[in-house]
Amino acid sequence: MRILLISLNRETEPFTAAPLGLALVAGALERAGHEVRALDLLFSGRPEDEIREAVKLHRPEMVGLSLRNIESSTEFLLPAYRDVAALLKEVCAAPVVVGGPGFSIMPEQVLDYLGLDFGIAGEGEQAAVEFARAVADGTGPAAVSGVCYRTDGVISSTPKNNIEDLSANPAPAWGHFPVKEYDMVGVQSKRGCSFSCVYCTYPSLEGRRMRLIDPVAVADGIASLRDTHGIGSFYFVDNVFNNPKPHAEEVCRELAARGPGLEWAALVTPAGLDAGFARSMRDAGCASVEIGADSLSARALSGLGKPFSPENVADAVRNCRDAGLMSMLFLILGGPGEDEDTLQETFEALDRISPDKVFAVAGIRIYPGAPLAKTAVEEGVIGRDDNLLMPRFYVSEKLGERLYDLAGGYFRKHPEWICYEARGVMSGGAAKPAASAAPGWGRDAQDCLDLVISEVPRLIRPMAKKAAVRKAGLLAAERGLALVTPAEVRDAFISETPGPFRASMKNSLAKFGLLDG
Ligand code: B12
Ligand code: SF4
Repeated sequence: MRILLISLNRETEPFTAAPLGLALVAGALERAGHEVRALDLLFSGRPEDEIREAVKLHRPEMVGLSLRNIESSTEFLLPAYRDVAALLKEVCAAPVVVGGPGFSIMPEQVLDYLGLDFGIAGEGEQAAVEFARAVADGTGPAAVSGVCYRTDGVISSTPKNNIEDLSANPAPAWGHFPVKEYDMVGVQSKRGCSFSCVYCTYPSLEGRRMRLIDPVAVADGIASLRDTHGIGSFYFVDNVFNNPKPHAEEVCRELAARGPGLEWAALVTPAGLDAGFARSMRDAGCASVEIGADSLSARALSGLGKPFSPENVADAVRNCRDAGLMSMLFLILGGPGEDEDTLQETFEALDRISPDKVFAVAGIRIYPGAPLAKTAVEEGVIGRDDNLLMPRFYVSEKLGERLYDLAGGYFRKHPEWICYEARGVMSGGAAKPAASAAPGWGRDAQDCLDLVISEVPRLIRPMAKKAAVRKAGLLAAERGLALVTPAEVRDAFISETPGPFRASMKNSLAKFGLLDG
């Protein structure tokens, strides 16, 4: 059967992410004998025209849409996807099935919103093949696992079925995607999360039981991306890379044995991130450790359902630093029980442990099924019948709006760190904020930026570039300049490079003649 797969994601922040889930679905459909074409709208200048062209050329008998994000930090994204769904209905008679993590969080609500008739919640490798078979045989979708379908206006669904042996999964069919164009290619060493943090959707997306992938197969897959596609930067999309730790250690050992040219980042829990494990990650090519800390107050951690202490977080940051690894701390402020004292504890601890990077969110998006949704109903933040498709946010009743003042006050003193206010997102069609009259960029400043960024590890380049561009613009404005010059670029790189890495940044600047002495 001819199948057209479309990745809807157009988000470029904080990085552009390769559509790993859709590439796996493409691999499974090909293995089942289907003729697959794929279109990634991320790189599309004219999405509507490209969809029309792809339908005309490929004449699909089934279309699969991958929906990764419902919202970004600033925008509710579903209206744009609804337009794509409507366009497909107009130009193509084939059944359209939607899947992906954004869909799977709240399948029935999203299917209804998009006006589509079929969706697959959860893992797609087997379910997409079952769905294609049902389309080819003309049997109804009811026998497909994890399917959501609409009959006579009523949406029904069947139970999800997680894949037992992930090591036997077909490899992602990266040949269908411009894999070198993404900032980072996702790789996976397991699915599932056994923890129960109150706000989190991951255990419901991937299940609570961990399904581990053979470390040899994980390392071989990564090395083959390097050797066949020339890809050197990877992101472990595991919910928690270092749980269970023995498996992660084995993955690190296997990666270290595959030689140089592999650079990666991963989301980790601070629990058990000891000095030995930090060194294993470094030896395996890790360039950035993204620590899911959430808070540095024991009381706030307990309110979020976290199974570790502030001391564990401080140890993890120190161990990463001692091993020469860059660490980024993820924080979630304003959870159940958070008050001025717990916030203050977190801010004081941050000053003490001084992580290289901090990415904080003030306020928490409430997702259906997460324990936080129940708390939010009990505290009257949302109504019992709120279906939560439109983003709603939780803030501890002890803080309310104060949260944003306190977080804003602290993070203004740390412009090198990022804090987002999660309190609302724009809906499609809403006016974008007007661009401020920022200074422009001279050719020499642009060349200087390109030169210096080439010295930064590839994996963190997108983020480093954004930080340097923002800071150079601010400096030029402060200095009353109409154009950013190489001096602002130089100063921006110095100020935005985390402390332990500043000396090597200064060496690079000196090498390019941008720093005297
Ligand atoms: C790793 C990760 C990241 C990494 C990405 C690194 C990378 N290079 O990919 C980082 C930290 C950078 C990140 C950033 C963001 N992320 Co993120 N991320 C994840 C995470 C943990 C895993 C995603 C993943 O790759 N899974 C592995 C693949 C194999 O699974 P999959 O994509 O789900 O695909 C399977 C199925 O969904 C299905 N499927 C997929 N497509 C299709 C299509 C069809 C037709 C079918 C039938 C099936 C199907 O089959 C696949 C194989 O089984 C998920 C949570 C989770 N556990 O799913 C959140 C998640 C996807 N992220 C989310 C969000 C919001 C974001 C950000 C917008 C956050 C922000 N405000 O900045 C950004 C956007 C980044 C971008 N450019 O798009 C949300 C999306 C839903 C939502 N609320 O909108 C999730 C679900 C987390 C959540 N809040 O619940 N993310
Ligand atoms: S926040 Fe991390 S550790 Fe907690 S449940 Fe979610 S994925 Fe698991």
